[in-house]
Amino acid sequence: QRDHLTPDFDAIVIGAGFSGLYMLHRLRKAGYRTQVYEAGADVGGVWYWNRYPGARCDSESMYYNYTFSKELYKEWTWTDRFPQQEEILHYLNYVADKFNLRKGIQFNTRVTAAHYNEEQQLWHIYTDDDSHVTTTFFISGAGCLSTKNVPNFKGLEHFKGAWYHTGNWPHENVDFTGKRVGVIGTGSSGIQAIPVIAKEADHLTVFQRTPQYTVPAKNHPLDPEIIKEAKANYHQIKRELPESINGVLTKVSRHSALKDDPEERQRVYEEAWQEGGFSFPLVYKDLTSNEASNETAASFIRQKIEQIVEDPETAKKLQPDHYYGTKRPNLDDHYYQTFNRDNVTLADVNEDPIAEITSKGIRTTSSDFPLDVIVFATGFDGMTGSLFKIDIRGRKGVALKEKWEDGGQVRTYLGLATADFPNFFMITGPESPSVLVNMPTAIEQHVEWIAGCLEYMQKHGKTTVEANPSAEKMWSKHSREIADKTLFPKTDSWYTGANIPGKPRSFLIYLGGFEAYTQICHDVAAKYYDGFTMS
Ligand code: NA7
Repeated sequence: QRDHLTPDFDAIVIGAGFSGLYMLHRLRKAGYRTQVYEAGADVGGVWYWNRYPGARCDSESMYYNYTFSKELYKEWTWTDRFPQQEEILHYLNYVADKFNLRKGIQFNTRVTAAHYNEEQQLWHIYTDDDSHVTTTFFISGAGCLSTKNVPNFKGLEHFKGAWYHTGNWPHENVDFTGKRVGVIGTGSSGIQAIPVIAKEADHLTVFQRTPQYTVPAKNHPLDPEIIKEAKANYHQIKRELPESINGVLTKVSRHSALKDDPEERQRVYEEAWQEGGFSFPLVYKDLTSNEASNETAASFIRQKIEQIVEDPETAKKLQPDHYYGTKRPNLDDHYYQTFNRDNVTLADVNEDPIAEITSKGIRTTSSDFPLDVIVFATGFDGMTGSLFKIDIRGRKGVALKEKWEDGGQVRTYLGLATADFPNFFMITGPESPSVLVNMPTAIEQHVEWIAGCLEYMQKHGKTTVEANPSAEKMWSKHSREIADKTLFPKTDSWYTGANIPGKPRSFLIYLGGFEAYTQICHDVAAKYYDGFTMS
């Protein structure tokens, strides 16, 4: 019989990625007995699992940092403009060691269920090592793009070659030399992996369902002067990041694409193309809200594809026709150029779908592609997948999945909490802006808000906090209304859940901008956690 008054822990956190590590640090510092459970064998989260060739972050490394510690910020130096997977993993290991975090983490342990007991006002947490503990607070840092999507192709079990998913890449080196490789998927992961695999493989076939817009990353070693300047400006960077639209300090236009004449627009796009990185989607303010503006960016990239890709038929197949930026924008290193190589073939599986996987390779409706290796770059069950993998049950035993799938609508308050699930918080949850923000910046804001809320409760003798149904209704409505004013919901993507067959379609991200979001979160806290009930 468990003692009602003394739970095993004050807080249990899922995951030892950017979110879980910082949450653990904050809570421990504030004196909470905190335990992290991590399914992997070490820290890193997505950077522990996504070891595919070419894996690199699309955020500029100067901002891809925690800023909570000035000392850490000054000690760590990135090599490149865009940090490589291996280096990010080193960074997170460095953080774990510096702040002595490993002793609060149980690795190789997956949380399978979390049930709220109303009478005890405690969460009961169950793990795959058959243990069961209780906690007052239950916090998910399980990630919003961490549950891999392997499409249910007929016959995969018969395939005699090797197959891998980019989001669950083996730790040992995968050698493509002399191999016939197929990559399914051309999202951010496929776009990074394809040029690297093409250089190694004997032959590469890219199975593309939807062509993608991508702009050059223009990665390069960081200039020591820029590093010096950023370190000198630590306080300014820390202060300004939460006031930015997407968690990096970059130029953001307040100008419609339609205000410029075609010649000037061409110049603006060309300059952003040459500069590389995410300056391109921000050169005009209305690219994802105005169809005509959007078309100016889309047609610029289509023209680039036509110029870069030598075979006109391949170029045509690579040209997207959805609204630019309504699927996650991509950065690349010679992606379109890769299709000029003699050893690369583009298979359009929209026109000629994958019918099955055979023992020897991939069979589409009209052709057979013999393969030694298949790479699934088919993405993730985004935003809700990792939460639904755990049997999370709130008041009256109602499952989170049941609550959110009832009526097909995710419902949260600020993307941080949901009604009927007291003392449960989500870091980078659905209906938060996180996935469109530089992640460490978004995560710091979430973690600090949650830690602030817990500290407030402690100070005021409160033990439970819960989002009010009316506040959550208002937030979900507000989120949807913003999305509906944009072009985003018109395109199938993981933003809408459309990439997972059978998943209810709803817009899963707050599009009001990071600056507005941080202000709202701040105001809620300042108004004594308006919209939450504490008892
Ligand atoms: P994404 O962006 O979801 O891309 C997945 C790709 O796989 C995309 O091209 C999909 O085509 C394709 N896909 C998915 N299912 C199938 C099936 N059944 N048949 C053929 N092709 C398929 O995942 P990523 O890993 O690249 O990136 C995810 C995020 O991680 C990224 O946005 C960053 O935020 C980091 P579709 O476009 O759906 O037609």
